[in-house]
Amino acid sequence: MSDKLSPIEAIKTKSDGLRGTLKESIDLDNHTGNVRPDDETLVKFHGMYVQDDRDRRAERAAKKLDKLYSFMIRLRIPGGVINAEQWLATHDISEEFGTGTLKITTRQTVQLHGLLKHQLRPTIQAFNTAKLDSIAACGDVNRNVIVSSHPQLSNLHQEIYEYADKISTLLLPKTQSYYEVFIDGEKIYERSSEADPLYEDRYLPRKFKIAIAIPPSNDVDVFTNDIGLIAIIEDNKLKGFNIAVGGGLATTHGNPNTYARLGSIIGFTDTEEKTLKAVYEILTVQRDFGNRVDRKLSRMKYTVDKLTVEGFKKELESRIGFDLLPEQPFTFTERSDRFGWEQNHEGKWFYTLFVEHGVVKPYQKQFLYEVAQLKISNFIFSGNQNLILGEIADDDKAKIEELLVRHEIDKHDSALRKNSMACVALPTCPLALAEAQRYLPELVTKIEPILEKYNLQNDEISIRMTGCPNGCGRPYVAELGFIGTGPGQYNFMLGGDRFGERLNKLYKEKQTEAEILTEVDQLLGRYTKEKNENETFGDFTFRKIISQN
Ligand code: SRM
Ligand code: SF4
Repeated sequence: MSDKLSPIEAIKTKSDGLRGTLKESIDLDNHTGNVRPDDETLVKFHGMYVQDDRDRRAERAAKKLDKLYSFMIRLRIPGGVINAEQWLATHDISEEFGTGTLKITTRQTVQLHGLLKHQLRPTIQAFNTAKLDSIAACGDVNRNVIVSSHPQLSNLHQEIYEYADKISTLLLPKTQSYYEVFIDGEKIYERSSEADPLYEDRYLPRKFKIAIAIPPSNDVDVFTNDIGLIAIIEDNKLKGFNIAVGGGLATTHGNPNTYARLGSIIGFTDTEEKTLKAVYEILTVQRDFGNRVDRKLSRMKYTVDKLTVEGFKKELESRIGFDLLPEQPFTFTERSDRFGWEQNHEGKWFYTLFVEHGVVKPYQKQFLYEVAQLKISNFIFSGNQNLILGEIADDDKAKIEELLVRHEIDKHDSALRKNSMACVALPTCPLALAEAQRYLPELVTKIEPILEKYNLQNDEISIRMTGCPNGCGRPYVAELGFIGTGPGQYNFMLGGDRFGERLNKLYKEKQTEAEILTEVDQLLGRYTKEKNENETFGDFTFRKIISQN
């Protein structure tokens, strides 16, 4: 293979701090709704993606029209917490500039779709007024840092949640181009203040993701991240973090060199200073050793395997100047969100709303708007694409209960549905091979009678679907995983465990809906008859099927 750098590398180094020709693309190119080709790469670093409505491609092509370009904007919300004013602003912005959709992502933030090029600046400016930004929400940099939700359930959760914010800030690119291009317009920032010892001018070889899990919950799928921090708590005190490196999920159909990988724990840090130093230097190892030739092989999981886990750890320790301590014991026993009402140690209330695949439906949007107008709660996005209304005083709970009833929010959903996740896929994702968030609700409706037949309607089996093998809905760590291979066809993955600690494996290739339903019926039937006491579906299929092959 040639060792010529990927063309993206030159776009980054020549970009003048991620500015490229973005101003010209936005201000001068009125003939197209797109930005210039190199700017398509750069705009991602500012949290925006160029997209088009794939449902309308054929119709527009027939009329010899250009694609109907628009932008998706993804916010950076470390730990996924915003206040009521910020929710109101996000709501209003989505109504004024986007298609009105609000999509909660698998990484505790929210996306707006369908923004036109001339709306980018007013949108970013409106978010900025609400103290929200989209800096580094995409691109070859550290992305939104996620942390187990229900963070306020104990004082420790609050302390751990603050790490997400500190890590996110520590790893932000130093360039001020986001402000220059999208907010301040004419103001030109002094380049000398932008020296970036972490990212230099080449940034990372590829996207980078960090999650913090608070056992017993692994609601963030900590091992699927480039860095996974697992909080170790003893006697109600935070002792430090186990550090896992090299998680990542994407594969490419037909490319055997690509694979999903769970992070490997390399040790433990017992102070904030050491944890932040280790996290920072892990990025520098990836910056210096990551593959900049083939972007299919450039995530840190491949760097860890290239150096070996021990080799990676050695390199890291030489950079941080201390040895990592031995891994500390921990146990995960849950991954689902805790739907409905919960109260914390201070008597504050939390209400977890089920938002199927993060798509906030119009009636939910109206409910949430009215909740936000009361200014009695904050809004917490979960890594499972749901929303928690948090920090509600005892006296205020009834006001939200009244809105829940009025908007008919508290509907009954099966345990399978509540544990389902799907990526966006069609019509906006350019990489989708099959449907996901528009189709999984329908598939679940067809699986529900099968569950009832076997009396499994309360079993919290996880089901996840994506429109391609990139894994945005983390299907590789589901008990029932479906990965799109083409229109109406999915690779059926089995054998993942319930808490995200074991990858599933390919069970059947390119399955149609009819084939999926027949398989699911047979598998659930066998599970009912042959499972061991308390054995989960994922463990059962691993023991009986996947480990036998
Ligand atoms: Fe993702 C690309 C949506 C979480 C792995 N992802 C995309 C793009 C931007 C398509 C593109 O490149 O043009 C999708 C935009 C769709 C749309 O129309 O909005 C997209 N990814 C999403 C979201 C919105 C899915 C969702 O329904 O929630 C998630 C946004 C998270 C966030 O807020 O930052 C999302 N993406 C993930 C995850 C899960 C996670 O991080 O926990 C993964 C797998 C974990 C991992 O990174 O290994 C994931 N997305 C990818 C990849 C494959 C990366 C790789 O290692 O090769 C791509 C394609 C790429 O980067 O080239 C991708
Ligand atoms: Fe798009 Fe594929 Fe990600 Fe789904 S998994 S959002 S289809 S890139």
